[in-house]
Amino acid sequence: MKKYFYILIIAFLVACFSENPKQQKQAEKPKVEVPTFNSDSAYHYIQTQVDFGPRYISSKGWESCGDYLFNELKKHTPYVQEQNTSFTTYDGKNHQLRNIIAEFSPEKNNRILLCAHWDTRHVADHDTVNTDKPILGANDGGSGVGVLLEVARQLALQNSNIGVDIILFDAEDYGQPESSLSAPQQHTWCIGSQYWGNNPHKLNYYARYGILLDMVGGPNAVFKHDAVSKHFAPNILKKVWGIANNLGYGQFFQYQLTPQIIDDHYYINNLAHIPTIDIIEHDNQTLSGFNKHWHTHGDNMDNISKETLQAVGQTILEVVYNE
Ligand code: AHN
Ligand code: ZN
Repeated sequence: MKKYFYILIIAFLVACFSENPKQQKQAEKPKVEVPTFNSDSAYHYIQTQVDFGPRYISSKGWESCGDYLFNELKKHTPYVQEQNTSFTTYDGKNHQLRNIIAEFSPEKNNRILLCAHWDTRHVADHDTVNTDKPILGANDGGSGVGVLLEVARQLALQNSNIGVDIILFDAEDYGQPESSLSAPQQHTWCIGSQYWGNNPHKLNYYARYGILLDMVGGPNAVFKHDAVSKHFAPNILKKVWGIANNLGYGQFFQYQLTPQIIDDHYYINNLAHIPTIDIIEHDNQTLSGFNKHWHTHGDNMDNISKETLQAVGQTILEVVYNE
């Protein structure tokens, strides 16, 4: 009888000190407060960039906008730097590169990378008129940067657990036009990310993964899985699309595979070996697969949607604050 009594006591003690796996899981992952993305603010950040006029490399608008972006990021973190180098474009012209890099909690080893290109196209080579004139690039250039400036503003208001690096790449969009008379050249797009991929801003720089935002402001935009993202970072696609769909943004974030896109993420994956996805609009109706205003004068503020900015921005905040 006494024996059973002791067994009971021991069983009771074991039950008390062993943790319930369900409770343990909950204790590990407390529900985090995710800030609300302000799409009015993101819209304003795009408007401000567009107000500088076209921002193709070495132009007046580019010069002023670069200073603005640096100073704006500086309001949200003290750790802002610029990468500069000279380079030559497909047309034999020399330029100075300006990659703008903002670090949040640089002391943390656990980090992610968020990026977009900030320069705009020097020609409207997909338009039918004024094809030799530069575009405003509200969506192509402006939108990714606008969302990231708003993310930066939120990061300054409320710390995330994970360290975040925001990189605004220069010289993404000065690639050789199809109509160019010179012989086809390789790697004329994405000069800023190529430079950074070969010369990261920190020795042995490491981020767990990267997210590139490109043309994230078009009305009724649909984002799909491009083959480069799918090849290098399938689990990041899964994570981001899963979060977007959980938030109710399934109409924007769709599960379909599209051909590979040579964008900044291509070079981040290949040169820096950081698994990086591209959130970029895909349009079934156009030959290019991009938004119908792509590289035309129609890429202006009339074709920027706060609903799309909200879907993308809230998804990014949800990803960042849940890490
Ligand atoms: C090419 O057309 C080679 N890449 C598209 C990347 C891009 C251009 N994103 C914005 N503008
Ligand atoms: Zn472009």
